[in-house]
Amino acid sequence: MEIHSVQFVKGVIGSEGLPKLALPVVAFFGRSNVGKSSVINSLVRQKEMARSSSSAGRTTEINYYLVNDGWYLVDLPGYGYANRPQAVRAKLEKHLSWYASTDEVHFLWVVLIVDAEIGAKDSDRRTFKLFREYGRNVIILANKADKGGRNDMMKSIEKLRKEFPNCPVIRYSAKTGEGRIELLQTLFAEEGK
Ligand SMILES: Nc1nc2c(ncn2[C@@H]2O[C@H](COP(=O)(O)OP(=O)(O)OP(=O)(O)O)[C@@H](O)[C@H]2O)c(=O)[nH]1
Ligand SMILES: [Mg+2]
Repeated sequence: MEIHSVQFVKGVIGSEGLPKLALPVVAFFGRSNVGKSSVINSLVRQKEMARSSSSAGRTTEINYYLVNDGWYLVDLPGYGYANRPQAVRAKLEKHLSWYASTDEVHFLWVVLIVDAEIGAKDSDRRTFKLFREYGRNVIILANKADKGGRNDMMKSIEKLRKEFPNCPVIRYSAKTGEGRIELLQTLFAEEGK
């Protein structure tokens, strides 16, 4: 599977605004600043398609990108960004929970991105539980694998494999492109389950 074409479709704010065309979705969840937008850019090999930023809280809408005219890549706002006012954070997290659980979206995969060095946090575990409740196919993507020492990184990935034994765990770097082929193969090997 290669990516031949990609175009921005729309940013969804409320629960009414999903794209009319119901195509399979690969959605990227994760804590704020973990690199969701960067992973999408690295996957489609376009530097600035999904807006990424060194300051957390960059993505504020549920952004839909149409790929190969056949499926959507969805870039989500991050959860757990401490500097947002509590009310804004609560609203955003409610919106994310709605999106993760709605039957209006046909999820091929949800990709839960964690920081390869830090591993999964409680907010990630809560999100994972929600995916499981709704029967989503989950990939754990350990991003920023270019950072940190080799041994620590290996231990950290091993820990993720133990913690999420039933999911593919992929070591990834949006910066170097490590893991890109493995992610594409995993996304399309089984067309979900
Ligand atoms: N070293 C390294 N830095 C990365 C990698 N991926 C992302 N970053 C950096 O991490 C920061 C956040 O990246 P974003 O892609 O904006 O993160 P996000 O998860 O979309 O953030 P929000 O939209 O705020 O939730 C940026 O400074 C990126 O350059 C990676 O694989 N390696
Ligand atoms: Mg983002």
